[in-house]
Order: sequence, then C-alpha cells, then structure tokens
Amino acid sequence: LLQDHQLHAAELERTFIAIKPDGVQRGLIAEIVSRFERKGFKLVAIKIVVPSKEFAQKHYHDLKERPFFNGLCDFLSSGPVVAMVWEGEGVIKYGRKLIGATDPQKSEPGTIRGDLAVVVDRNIIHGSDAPKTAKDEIALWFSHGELVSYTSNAEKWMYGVN
Ligand code: IDP
Ligand code: MG
Repeated sequence: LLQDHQLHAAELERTFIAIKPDGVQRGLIAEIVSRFERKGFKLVAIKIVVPSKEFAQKHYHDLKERPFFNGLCDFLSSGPVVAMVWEGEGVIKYGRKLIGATDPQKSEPGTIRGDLAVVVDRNIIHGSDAPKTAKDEIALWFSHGELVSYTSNAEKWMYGVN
C-alpha cells in the first residue's frame, strides 16, 4: 500500500506546460504529450484555447521589459495553444529537462526543443521554471475544478512503493 507521505510526494508537485501555436500547427501535440506521458508524469488538466493578447501579457509578465515581449505575446495569442498541468515527483525541474534550453540551437538532441525546433522565437513549448511560477501559471490558466486528482494505476510501479 502507498503510505501517506509517499503518495503525497508523488502527487503534490505540478507544473504548467503549454504547446504554443507553432507546436499545435505543426502537428506536434501527440509527440509532446507522449514524451511527458511515457516518462511517467501524470496529466491532470488539458485544454485547447486561443489566449487573448492581454492574457499572454499576464502569462509572460516577468518578461515585460525584454525587447521581444510584444512579439512573444502577439505570437502566443495568434492561435490555439494546448494548456496542460502535469504532476509527478520532480516534474517542474525534469519537465524543463525534457523541454531543453530556451534556444533550440542550444538544446541537446533528445529534448523536445532539440529534436523539434530550430529558433528561439518558435520553440514550440512552454514549461514553468520554478515552484512559484508553476503555482501562478496553473492558477492563471486553470480553475480549480479543471484539475483532476486521481490515482494512476501505474503509480505504484513508477514510484516503487507497492
Ligand atoms: P523559456 O520558455 O525557456 O522559459 P524565457 O526566457 O522564459 O524562456 O522566455 C520565454 C519565451 O520567450 C521563450 O520560450 C522564447 O519563445 C521567447 N524568447 C526568449 N528569448 C528570446 C529572444 O532572445 N528572442 C526572441 N524570443 C525569445
Ligand atoms: Mg520562462
């Protein structure tokens, strides 16, 4: 049986991941979802939305002083985005590892951006960079009721607590 602390260690960490309009248009939704899924992370929310420019500005508010901020927000709001919340032990940091470096030219082969993208302003995916941003971004993109808590049948095999 899962003990309480082990269950919580596996369940509590969540990150916000978004497939940007270029990833959606290029038909990479399943490819990207699959990389998180087969790693063993658990999908707890997913939807497809076209964010408004104002919403994109909120999402990227930390970058508002950067020269590329306006173009970035225009791009994020230019078409459908697949917004997701993934859960699992270490998912914030490891999600960033799966994604690769911000600039796909600097992303290792085997990462999402390394394998599937070429330039920094069309790098197909977003992932929260820290616990605080994960919490804020999940709250920005999803209401509480859109997050689904469940026990995955694979969990006891993933976490070795059976
Ligand atoms: P991250 O997505 O890897 O967390 P951030 O520094 O948070 O990278 O930047 C957010 C997004 O802004 C990047 O994913 C990328 O699409 C875009 N961006 C970052 N740096 C540049 C740049 O120098 N020129 C154009 N776009 C950039
Ligand atoms: Mg970032």
